[in-house]
Amino acid sequence: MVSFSLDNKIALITGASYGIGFAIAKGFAQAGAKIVFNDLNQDLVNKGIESYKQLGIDAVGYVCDVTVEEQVKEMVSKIEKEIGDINILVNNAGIIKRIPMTEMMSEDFRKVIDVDLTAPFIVSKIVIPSMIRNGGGKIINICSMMSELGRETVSAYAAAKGGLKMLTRNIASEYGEYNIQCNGIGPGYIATPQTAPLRTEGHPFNSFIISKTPAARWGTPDDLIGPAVFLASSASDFVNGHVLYVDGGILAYIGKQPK
Ligand code: NAP
Ligand code: GCO
Repeated sequence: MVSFSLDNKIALITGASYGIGFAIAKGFAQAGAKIVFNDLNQDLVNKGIESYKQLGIDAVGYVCDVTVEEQVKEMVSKIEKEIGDINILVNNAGIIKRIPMTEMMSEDFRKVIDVDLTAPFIVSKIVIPSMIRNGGGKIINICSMMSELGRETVSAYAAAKGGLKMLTRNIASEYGEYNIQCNGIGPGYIATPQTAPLRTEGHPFNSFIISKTPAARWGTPDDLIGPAVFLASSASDFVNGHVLYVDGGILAYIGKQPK
């Protein structure tokens, strides 16, 4: 019997006070999982806890900068002591800096790589040992259209998300024998604070993305819930190293033909 249930599972979703991470955590809770999340400061964590509570979700939040290995070690150790071992990890926390490459400071490039690529490495390597001890687990890395495509001003982000696709495949390769499945979700253009600057009234990017999306709309964070629950559940136990694009068809489409 194929099961999408997450009953009795503990799920850590990084950077999940709001946005895509919050929506995925909401869906996991609806499927039965215990939700644990982190964010950069207590104010954000408190706001996240309140948002979850308003949905009847008893989420536990921790302050942790996922780029700092010592903070991640401390957070995971606390989770394992206070809640239990992590069965499902979603590496969601991410940033973007939209700067023409020749104008980008190397510090900015490194910061994006640090959050979007090095942090998923750090959190995964700290969580994997308990998954091995427990006979398996699920890791989901939030990739991007930029895991496959480039565009102006997002060189650091595309490099990071392209690397995250390969990190996903490598974790799948290295730990598949321990019944750990590591897959990616590649959202299309989703209406969250991260893309708010692109969706301001009259912004040319708005109509551009609509013309590049067969679904002819921006995605919503809730569009990602079903794919995430699938990849977190036993229904995907033989899916490994795959990036599931949830993009309304962008990657399949050359773009709306001029009339
Ligand atoms: P978002 O609205 O900017 O939220 C990102 C979250 O990550 C925020 O809570 C942020 O905290 C947190 N975060 C950033 N750096 C962190 C760090 N060092 N440690 C811990 N938490 C940190 O982004 P989103 O749109 O929900 O995107 C979530 C993920 O999906 C990202 O990986 C993004 O690259 C990816 N994605 C987004 C889209 C899209 O169209 N929105 C499409 C494809 C992929 P702060 O509030 O403090 O910044
Ligand atoms: C951008 C956008 C995209 C989205 C997403 C697309 O500036 O191009 O922010 O990068 O965030 O990654 O999948």
